[in-house]
Amino acid sequence: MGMWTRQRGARRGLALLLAGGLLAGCSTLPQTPLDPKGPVAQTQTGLLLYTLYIAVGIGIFVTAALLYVVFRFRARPGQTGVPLQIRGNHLLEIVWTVIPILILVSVAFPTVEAAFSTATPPEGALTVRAVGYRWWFAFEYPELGIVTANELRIPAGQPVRLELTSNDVIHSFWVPKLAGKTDMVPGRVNIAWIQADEPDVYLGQCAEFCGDSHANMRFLVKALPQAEFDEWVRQRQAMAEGPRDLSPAAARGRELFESTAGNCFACHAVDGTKAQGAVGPNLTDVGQRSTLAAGILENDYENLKAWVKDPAAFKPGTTMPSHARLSEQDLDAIVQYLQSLK
Ligand code: HEC
Ligand SMILES: [Cu+2]
Repeated sequence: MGMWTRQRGARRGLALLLAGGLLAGCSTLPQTPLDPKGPVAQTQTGLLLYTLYIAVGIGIFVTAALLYVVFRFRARPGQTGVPLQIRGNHLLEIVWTVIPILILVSVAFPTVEAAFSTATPPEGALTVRAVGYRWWFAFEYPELGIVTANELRIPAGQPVRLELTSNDVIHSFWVPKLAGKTDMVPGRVNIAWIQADEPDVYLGQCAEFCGDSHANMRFLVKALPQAEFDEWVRQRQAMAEGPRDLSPAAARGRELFESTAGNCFACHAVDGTKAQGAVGPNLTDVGQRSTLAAGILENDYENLKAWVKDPAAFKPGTTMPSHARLSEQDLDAIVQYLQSLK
C-alpha cells in the first residue's frame, strides 16, 4: 500500500516535470518552423499562419453556430410531435457555396505563388549539391571544387541553390528556420533553395525515415558573413594540396590512416592524399567541424577517439566498423592526424 502510493506520487511528479519541461522547451526550440530566418521560410511560415488563421476563424464560427442551434432549438418540456420542417433556401445555399469558393481562391493564389517562388532559386545563386547517405550528408560545391560533409557553410544574405539527391534510400533535407522539407531521392535531383538573412548556425535534420539511425542524421548550416565565407573558400581550396606541417604523432596517424593498418582510406577521402575512399564523409576539413557523425557529437579529442574506436556505440547500424583492435597509441595518433585536418 505504502509502496503503491509512493510510486504513484513519483509518477505524478515525473509527469509534471515532463509537462513543465515541454512547455519551457517549446519557446526555445532550435528547430522550429515558426521562427523563420530567411525568405523561403518566411514565405512558407506566412502561408501556414494565413491558412491557420482562416481555419481557426471558420472553426470558431461553425462551433458557435452549432452551439447556438443546439440550445436555441432544443426540445422544451411538454413539446410533442415533429418540429417545423424546412426544406431548401436558395439564398442560404448560394451564400454558403460562394463564401467557401472565395476563401479557397484566396488560399490558392498565395499557395501557388509560394510553391513556384520557393522551388525556383534566384539567378546567380551559389550551387550546393547535397547527397543523403545513411546516416550523414555530403555537401559539394561544384563551382568551387569543394567537397565536405555534415556542416554546410553558406554566405549569409545570399541565396543558395540546392541540388538534392540520395546515395541509398529516400532522405529529406530540412532546416526548419530556413526552409521546409525537400526529399532526397536516389536517381533524381530535386531543386530547392535556402537563404539565411543573418550569420548564425542553423540546425538541420533528415526528415524522412531512413533506418536505424535516422534520428541521428542531423547537420549544421553555418551562415557566415560574405567576407568570412570567401576567406573560408580560399583557405579550404588551399587544403586540396594535402595536409602540411604534421607533428610526428599526426604523421604517424596519417600513415595508419593511409595503410591497411588503419584502413580508413578505404572509405574516407582527404584531399591531396592517397586517401580517396568514397564510402564515408570526406575528412579533408574534419578538424574544422564543430560536430561529428552528422551533428550528434561535439567534435573534441575524447569524442573523436571514442567514435573511431566504436562508432556503433553512437550510431546503431553505421557502416563504419569498430577499430577497437587498434592500440591506444595508434588511436591517439589517428586522432591527432584528424585534428590537424583544418
Ligand atoms: C567501411 C567504411 C569505413 C571505414 C573503414 C572507416 N570509416 Fe569512418 N566513417 C564511415 C562512415 C559511413 C561514416 C559516417 C557515419 C555516420 O555519421 O553515419 C564515417 C564517419 C567518420 C567520422 C565522422 C566524420 C564526420 O563528418 O563527422 C570520422 C572522424 C571517421 N569516420 C574516421 C575514421 C577513421 C579514423 C577510420 C580509420 C581508423 C575510419 N573512419 C574508417 C565509414 C568508414
Ligand atoms: Cu533519415
